Amino acid sequence: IRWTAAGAALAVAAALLVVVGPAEAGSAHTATGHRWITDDQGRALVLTGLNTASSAKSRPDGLPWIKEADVQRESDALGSDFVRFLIQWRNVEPKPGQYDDGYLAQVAERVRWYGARGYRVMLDLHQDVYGPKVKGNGAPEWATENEGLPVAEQGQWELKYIEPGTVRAFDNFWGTRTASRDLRAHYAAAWAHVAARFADDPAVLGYDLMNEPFGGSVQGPAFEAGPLAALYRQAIAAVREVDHDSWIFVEPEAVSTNWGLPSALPYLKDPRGDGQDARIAYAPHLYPLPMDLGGGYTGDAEKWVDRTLTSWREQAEKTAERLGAPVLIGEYGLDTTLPGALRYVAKVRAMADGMGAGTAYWSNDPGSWAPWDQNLKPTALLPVLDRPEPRAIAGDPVAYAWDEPSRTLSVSWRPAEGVRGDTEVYLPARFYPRGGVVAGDGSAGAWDANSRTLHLTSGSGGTVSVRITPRA
Ligand code: IDC
Repeated sequence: IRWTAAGAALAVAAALLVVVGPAEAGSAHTATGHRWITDDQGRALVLTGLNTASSAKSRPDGLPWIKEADVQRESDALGSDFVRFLIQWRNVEPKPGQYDDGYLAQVAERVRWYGARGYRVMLDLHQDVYGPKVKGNGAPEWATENEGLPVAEQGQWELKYIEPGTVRAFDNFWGTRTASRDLRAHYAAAWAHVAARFADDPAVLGYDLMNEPFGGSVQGPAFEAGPLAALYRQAIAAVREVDHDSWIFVEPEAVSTNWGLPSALPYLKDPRGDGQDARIAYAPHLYPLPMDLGGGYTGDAEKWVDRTLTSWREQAEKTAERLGAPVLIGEYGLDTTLPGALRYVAKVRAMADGMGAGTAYWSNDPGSWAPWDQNLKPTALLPVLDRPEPRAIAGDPVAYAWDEPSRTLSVSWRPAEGVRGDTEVYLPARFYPRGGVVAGDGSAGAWDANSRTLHLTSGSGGTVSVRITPRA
């Protein structure tokens, strides 16, 4: 039984409120099964957090709006252990071959704010619509060869992707037309510069090579298996020259995969090794089409979204298996004032748990999409995001699920050789005001009331299944 089947079995068991029975383990430590991002004790990590932040795209300094106090507030409010942190190529390499280390120092300072609170950081070299010269963000002006073609403003920002100037800029970037210089070599070298700066930073988990790649006039499998895979191989090689150990996250073509359609991204070899030695992770985004168009989660849109979720999961699992990669949902989110939006967010989280995938909600920018409003007061989304979750699992994870009606967090895993430390679960005060009580095969260890983390200890036998309910 693979992780997915075991997870489905657990979800059914949790729904029926029966004791989670022993199940065969997912193969966290084999090349053929589900892969996990692990910590230095070999524990499987369930990464949960936010994107920070869209504001970095338009600010001249390329930095998100946050101050250190905002990171503290987020940590207190959500218990996040992960952040997808946006950076901009235009700030990394303002002139060809010249890097702004002052910018990276400011990024490093923010990384420290997160690291000091136990977060792991993924640096995301973000772009939407290529770069500012063509009314997008990301690429520096010198690397934008739109050849004078126009880009009209659009109400729906995604429509700028199919404006002539944007398509031309991408075509010249990918080298599918004649470009005046090799922009991909610049891109890979910029990544090498960033990776060299952060290789030894313990808070940096890895690098998301490109946000939502877009192929210009070359789309679909021709793009993903062609120029996109070639750029990834080039960037992976460049990063590995300077950073042997960080995870490298790859995204599929966003058009189509965001909506649950297949990706044709091929296997990407990691120079550090194959199988369990490889550290390539898959970080697709999830935006069902009705929601891209501003819809909520009711009526016909709900049916469409549900169908998308089923397909999205199948496709993501298929691609991840081909890549031998763990999955992290790098973006999902919507205007949470839309009808049904909160139910949708809870559903995505449950789906991610079933897949053993991490999640980064879009985004932390104050407003109607975020868990806080413009005055930084919690929105109705906050309690939906702030829910129990395993953080680190000491072995091969079998399944985990949060069942809100019964206030039960179920976690099962199989102890594995070479894995040290306890399984740790996050138990927020809104559900576990006095901490948790453990039933099943494991027993409660230390309780850190500050981080609201409960340690679970287990013998070294077969599958361990525990259920954690609130302490009376
Ligand atoms: C959106 C921001 C919005 C901004 C737009 C263009 O929320 O304020 O105008 O980008 O920069 C993505 C992108 C992500 C988007 C997000 C929501 O990766 O940058 O942020 N989204 O639209 N893909 C699908 C949705």
